[in-house]
Amino acid sequence: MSQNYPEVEEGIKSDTDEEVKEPPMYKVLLLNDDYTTMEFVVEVLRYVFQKSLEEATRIMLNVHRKGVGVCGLYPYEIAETKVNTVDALARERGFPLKCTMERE
Ligand code: TYC
Repeated sequence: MSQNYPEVEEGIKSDTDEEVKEPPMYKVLLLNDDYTTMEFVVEVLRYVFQKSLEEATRIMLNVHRKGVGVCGLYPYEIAETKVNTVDALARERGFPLKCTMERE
């Protein structure tokens, strides 16, 4: 990532010698519901958010118990793509699973 975007690397100065800011980060949140299966949520966390089976299970159970949980922290466009992918997969499988994003 920083290979392609050296200007966002911490500590590197721009041409004008001003410090360049990191991009704002967005939390991707998963919401609980009564109909989506635990298996599907774990599948989504593994496939879309690259979590291990253990981590995916932990996040899913946390959302199940608390109502909402963080799947990860990403720059705006990556977060948006993940939210859209979760929406599309859930719709395809007929689950009401909801995923949103929120600025850190
Ligand atoms: N509450 C769901 C059930 O008992 C499981 C679930 C977990 C659904 C997390 C959505 O984001 C979610 N089948």
